Formats: sequence, C-alpha cells, structure tokens
Amino acid sequence: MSSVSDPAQAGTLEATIAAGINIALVKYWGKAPGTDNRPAVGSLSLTLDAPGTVTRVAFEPALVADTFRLNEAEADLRPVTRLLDEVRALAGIATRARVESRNTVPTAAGLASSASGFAALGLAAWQAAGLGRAGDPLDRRLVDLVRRGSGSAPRSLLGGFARIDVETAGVHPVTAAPGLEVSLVVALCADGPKSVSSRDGMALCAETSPYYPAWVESHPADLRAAEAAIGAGDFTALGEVMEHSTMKMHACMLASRPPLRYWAAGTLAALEALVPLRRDGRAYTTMDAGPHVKALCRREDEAAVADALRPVARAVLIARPGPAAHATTWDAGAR
Ligand code: 2P0
Repeated sequence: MSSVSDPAQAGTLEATIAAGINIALVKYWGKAPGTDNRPAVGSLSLTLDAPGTVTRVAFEPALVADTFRLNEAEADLRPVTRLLDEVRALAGIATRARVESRNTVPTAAGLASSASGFAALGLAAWQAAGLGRAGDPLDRRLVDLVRRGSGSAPRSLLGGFARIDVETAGVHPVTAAPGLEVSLVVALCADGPKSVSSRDGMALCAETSPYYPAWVESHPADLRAAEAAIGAGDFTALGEVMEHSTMKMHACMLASRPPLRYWAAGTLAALEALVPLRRDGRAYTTMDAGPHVKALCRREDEAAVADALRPVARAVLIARPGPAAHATTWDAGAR
C-alpha cells in the first residue's frame, strides 16, 4: 500500500549531477578515531573543470532493489546502497533507486575518482529524494553523507579552492585573489589500478610510520600558509607549500612497514622533466595515492608545462579551476 508520506510513491523522482575531480594542494592523509570517516588532518584542494563524474539517480516505485551501472556496466552496489539508505532514512522514503554513472576519471588510479563519484552520487540522491534543490546552501548532512563514502568527496561539492577543517570536518570555499589564475597539468604516469587503497594506506601509516605523528602535528601550519597564499595571490608560496605537504605525506608513507610507495618509474620521469620549470618557479608538483604527477602552474605557463611532460607521460591533461557539483542532463555527458 502506498503511503502519502512517501513522496516517491507519486512517481519517479530523479536528479542528474555533474561533479569534477579535486586535487589536494594540502593533503588529507589519516583518519580520526571512530567510524564516521572523519579526517585526522584538514585539507585544501582545487576542484577541476575536467575530468569528472555525471550521475543520475532515479527513485522508481516499481523497483524491488537498487541498481547501479558505471560506464555502461554493472558495478559494485554496496557503497551506493549504503549512501542511498542514509538518504532514504533522512527523506522518510523506502523507494529503491536506479543509479547510472559516467566517469571520465581513470578509476582507482590515484586521480581521486571516488571524490567526484561520491559528490555526484550524494547530491543527485539528495535532490532526487527532495531533500534539497539546486542553489540551496550546502547542507551539513549532505557533507557528512558524502564524506562517509570518501573523505575527499566534500571538496568536490564545491568549485575552485576548498578547505576541510579538521575540528569540524566541514568544507568551506577559499576565495582566491583575483589575479591568481592557475592551471593543473595532469601527467598520467602509469597504467592500471593502485595496489593499496587510500583507506588501507592511511591505516598502515598511522600504525607503523614513525613520521605519522610529525605529519599530523605539522599539518595545520601548511593549511594556514596555503590559505594565506591563495588569499594574497602568491603563486610561489602556494606552490612551495603544496610541494612540502606532498613530500611530507610521501615520506610518511615510505617510512611505513612494509613501505608504501605509490610512485612508479614514470612518476620520477615526470618530476625530472619538470626540473627546469621548477627551478624557474614556473611549475610545482604534487602526487597522491597513485603514480600520476600534477603540476601547478600559472595559466600562462600551462602549454609549456604540458610540452615538458608529454615526452615522458602516457597522457597529459590541462585542467583549470572548475565549478561546484551542479545539475545537468544525462545526455550532456561528462567532460
Ligand atoms: C587527498 N588522498 O587529500 C589525499 C591525498 C590521497 C592522497 O583523499 O579513505 O579516497 O575514502 O576517505 O577520499 C584519498 O582519499 O579516501 C585522498 P577515503 P579518499 O586528496
């Protein structure tokens, strides 16, 4: 029997959301105790204009179970259903959902596909269930929902620079000085998925790396420096603190037992290729839980940086700051 309190019984309710990947300039690595996937450190990121995820969620009264297709193929339903169950509980509905997702990010290869994926899924489910509409201010319950899927996902709800605070686990926009026009040039440096998930890697570091306490303790100063650099339009200061945060995180990983190394031979080749531009202060590099190299540069240098990387990379992508997660149509496709 249909219930009048269940809005989905009236018919299919659906929403389609596009979300860009984000790259951390000051890294999130480590979790707070507990089961809520709260971070042990804050982070500061840049959401990109491409690539990303487009996800359509349709609550359909006729469905007996949730379905999930990723890039036209059946995919692991469990994380999707977990998130949908939370949305259903908040909205007071029981309707199952058909979820379709198109991902232009090399999945699980250290390019943070989980961030754009959970941001798009979370906001699409949120809007489809009637919990909010396009243009609403960011709801804290939505932030928590997507964070439980992936700690970096709240940052992809916002466009441009975004900061997650360690004290509250809230996410906030960081306003850049008008003259700060940056690009991120992404060099794909190896094929295939990573061998250790971020979740397992963070746990290993926290348990075994003697550098982990120093990583956590020295982190707030980097966040402050990065936010100040963005506000002042100081590209050099931003590049330097990004590089410092990156290398501290990888040093912490390397000192784990067994050592955790996400870099491949191609990673070092890309770093080598950028040495002259780095020496001139035109390109700064960052790497995440994967082999790829992302170079932060001024807009006017993006072509030079891409040219330097092309001979050593499998593919090079020039990205710029992108928009917040937003409504789109399924046919518009992912960029
Ligand atoms: C970041 N990374 O700040 C850091 C830098 C990887 C290295 O956020 O365990 O997939 O799902 O919360 O969001 C990887 O993180 O990790 C990540 P979970 P997630 O971008």
